[in-house]
Amino acid sequence: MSILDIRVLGDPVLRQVTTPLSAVNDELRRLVADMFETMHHAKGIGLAAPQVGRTERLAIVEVDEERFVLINPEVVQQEGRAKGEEGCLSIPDIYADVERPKTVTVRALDEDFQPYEIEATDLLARCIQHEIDHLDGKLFIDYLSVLKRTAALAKWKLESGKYPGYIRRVSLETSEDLHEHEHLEEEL
Ligand code: K1U
Ligand code: ZN
Repeated sequence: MSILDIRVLGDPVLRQVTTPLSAVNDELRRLVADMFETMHHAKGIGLAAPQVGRTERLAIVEVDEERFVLINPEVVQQEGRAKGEEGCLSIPDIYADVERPKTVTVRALDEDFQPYEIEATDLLARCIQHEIDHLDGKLFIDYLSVLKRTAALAKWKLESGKYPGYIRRVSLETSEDLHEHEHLEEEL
């Protein structure tokens, strides 16, 4: 397994609409395994293919030790509204409250290309919706008010110099780096 580089805000791949998959093969299984390893290393709870420079309609989610592989996912039902904090591995150190449906039902294919349906609520629902947005070229900052988005982008401008070529090399990040990020967050 490998830890993949994560593309950050500014990389055009994050704005591309992904292409549905028509079959599963060994290369795809390896990609899924690499995405889980990358997500764990980056301390995330989800990851979508465009975040690792791919254009397949594929994402993974792991919340409370429950993990899902979402191939060609579609939201089939949504209920309620809830506000909650979001972050994005492709926009490190930027966090904001986003309002979304509280509960969603999603239809997807698993790693063996078997169809399944999941009804999710709270953080799991939020994370699944965030990942499906990635597959449609959308980012959580798109939901912010002009004022909050401008503030987030101004902060990102200060951070983005750390990621030349819009690449975040997670494999080189140490816990020391992560603490440094936390301090930066407090200072701003
Ligand atoms: O897709 C991604 O960029 C991963 C992202 C998923 C996500 C987190 C929170 C709400 C919605 C979607 C992350 O894993 S960001 C890091 C994280 O673990 C986290 C951040 C804020 C709240 C909870 C978790
Ligand atoms: Zn994200």
